[in-house]
Amino acid sequence: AEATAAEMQYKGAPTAMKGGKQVVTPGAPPMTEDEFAQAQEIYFQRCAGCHGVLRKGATGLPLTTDITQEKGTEYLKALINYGSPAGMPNWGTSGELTAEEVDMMARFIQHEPPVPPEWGMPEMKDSWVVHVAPEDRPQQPQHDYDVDNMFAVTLRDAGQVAIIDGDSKKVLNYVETGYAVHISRASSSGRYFTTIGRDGKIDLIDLYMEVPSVVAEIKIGLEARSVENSRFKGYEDKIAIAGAYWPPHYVLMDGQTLEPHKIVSTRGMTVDTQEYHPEPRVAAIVGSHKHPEFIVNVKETGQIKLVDYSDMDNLQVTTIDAAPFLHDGGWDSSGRYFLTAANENDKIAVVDALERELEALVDVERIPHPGRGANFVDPEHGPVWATSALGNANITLIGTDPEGHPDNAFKVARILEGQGGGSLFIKTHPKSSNLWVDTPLNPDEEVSQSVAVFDINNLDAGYEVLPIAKWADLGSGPKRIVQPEYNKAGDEVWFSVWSGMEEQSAIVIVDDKTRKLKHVIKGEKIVTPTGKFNNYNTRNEVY
Ligand code: DHE
Repeated sequence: AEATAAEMQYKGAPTAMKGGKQVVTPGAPPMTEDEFAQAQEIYFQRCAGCHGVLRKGATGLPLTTDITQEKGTEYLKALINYGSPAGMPNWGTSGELTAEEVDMMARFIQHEPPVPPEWGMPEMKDSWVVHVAPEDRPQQPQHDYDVDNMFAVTLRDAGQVAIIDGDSKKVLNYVETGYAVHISRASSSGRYFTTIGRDGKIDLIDLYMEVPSVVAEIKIGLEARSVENSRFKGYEDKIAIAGAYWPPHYVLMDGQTLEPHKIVSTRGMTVDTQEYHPEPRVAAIVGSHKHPEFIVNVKETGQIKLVDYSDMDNLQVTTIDAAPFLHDGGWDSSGRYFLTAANENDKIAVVDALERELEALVDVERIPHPGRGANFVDPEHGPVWATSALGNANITLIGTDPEGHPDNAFKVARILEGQGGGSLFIKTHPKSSNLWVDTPLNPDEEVSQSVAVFDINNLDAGYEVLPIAKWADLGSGPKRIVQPEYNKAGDEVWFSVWSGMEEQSAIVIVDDKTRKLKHVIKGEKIVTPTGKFNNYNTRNEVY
């Protein structure tokens, strides 16, 4: 299948990792040390996302030296220069790499891949700082803001998270965090936000403080995307977990101090061909409400791990074989089923968290991307969970009510057509009848700068388009509209208007009932906002 520009752009997001040693490989063309260092950096930024750090292949083909040396420099140069219909971008002709860089990369991949450093308990302990001990933290909020309606907003390229009061829309603090924070999750009590940077740095932010600030931090790896808190009754705020892309592992920590307790490697066999994979990255993690467990997606092997945190010295892990390329996902409205995308396999895996088993693998069209998905009652088909997609305009509704609607339980109940492909996130709220669908990676500017909204009670009527970027009233820039997020009351939807680092960005707040502009948060300090996480909705799985 021909990969869309959106798919490529999404996978090509840069990574921050470097530091591997030069490996001179017999049979490979010569390179200077400088060239090797440069090539290594370009590889991490442009290639590792698809081909893997160790080049064993992920969504892109393997680039091991037996293969690359056989192809030879000229062949590889042409491929890097012109790309391929299978999805390899045309790095040369697009102007992203110079002719010298293309030549350098063609030589580089004929050498053994430099292995990035490991990151184990000593490194984690060295990076671990408790700024305010739990016993020295306030017992009550030291301000009058509603902690439940606070938002953590990623200011991606500023390396910050803005803590925003949802009622007044006032930014309470710009917290310095890891680089390009990917997600923030609220702890079960609602007192903390836990954020994770792309560079593996976690910050624990205490919302009770007069100015919400970091009370503990740790670096759990060199590349990471996911963090979560224990949700099971009796374990509120007790345990935190984070997953890394490199090294491939997850870490169980103290929920109040982030002290690392247990590191578990995810290296292992793939579920389909049962071959060893050296770098299976940890994707989405959610906390089970049914057992003292975290549910951990291991991307390349396709295994979903149910990690029981009640006894870390005798760790019990249930391994569910799903499908490779597990990515993001969320709960159904009952909190029993976790629905998650095996994105390059065009499947949604459904885990029954109560019975600890795979309930279904649902086929969907090209690259589902739910974020956490959206739960609502389809007037015809009953309770459903929905996802949009990167590779096409489909919004796929999957039945989630085996008792009341057994016919469509964990099957596709209905497909809506949205504005187009390049969608990343979709959202609704139990108090709303709106279903919001973004399309930030659609190549058409009109589409990437607006959102579609469906009326859940009249799904056949199609969607209305709201010009969110226009409403933000900014200067030039890509101004991609990304990730709808509701406030606690469910009567406002917040959108990020994501531009370049040197351009103006904004957060646009829409009145959910009237679908009219309510408020714009902008200014010099609102740099490249992406994910927004409402405290109450995030910890109670309201979406
Ligand atoms: Fe994300 C969720 C990984 C690109 C914004 N992203 C996730 C999750 C994973 C992930 C594993 C689920 C975490 C969880 O639930 O525990 N994202 C990746 C990538 O590997 C990828 C493709 C490329 C990369 O190198 O990072 C990628 N993501 C992006 C973006 O380009 C986005 C739009 C901006 C950015 O920060 O880079 C982006 N990802 C987000 C957001 C969420 C997310 C906002 C959480 C959505 C939610 O509502 O929960």
